[in-house]
Amino acid sequence: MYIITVQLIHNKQGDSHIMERTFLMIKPDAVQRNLVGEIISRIERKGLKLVGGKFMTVPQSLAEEHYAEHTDKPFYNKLIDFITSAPVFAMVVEGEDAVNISRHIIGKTNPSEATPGTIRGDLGLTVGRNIIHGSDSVESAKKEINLWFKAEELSDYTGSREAWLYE
Ligand code: DAT
Ligand code: MG
Repeated sequence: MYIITVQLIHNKQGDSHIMERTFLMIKPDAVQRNLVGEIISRIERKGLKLVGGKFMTVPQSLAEEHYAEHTDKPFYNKLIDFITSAPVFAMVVEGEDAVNISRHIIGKTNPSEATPGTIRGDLGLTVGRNIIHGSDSVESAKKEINLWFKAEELSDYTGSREAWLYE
């Protein structure tokens, strides 16, 4: 079943904003380092709303499909070995501009270049152990959400704090 990832929302004044969903995955290194709570806490504090989540060991086929764009890269085999080596926590979060905002709070791919204050900048050291994945565009988010989650695993609900997050 196809999952909606972008939705136009109208408030009482008739203004509209675009709500997006994006796919995030806390990687095996962060799970092993007991950072799941810390990371989810940062995402929640930013105002992004959790609409789905699951703790799982990634099957080889899912890892290969998820990282299909990197098949030809020299680090591909190590990347697949790493992501399938121990459990991950996969999530879908929702919010205005969620794809962009989550990439910002995650920080640059290489933690050695990621700004302090970002998840990778604060918690990671090396590119092969960079803590978390986040979809890089609305298109990838759509693809990745559909790859990792079934429609019935995601919840549609209005957060009680939304009037304090959006005009
Ligand atoms: P991102 O995860 O920021 O979207 P990406 O899509 O370019 O980055 O790469 C996917 C993952 O592959 C990345 O999170 C870590 C790994 N990776 C990327 N570049 C690498 C490199 N030069 N050496 C080792 N691993 C790398
Ligand atoms: Mg990427």
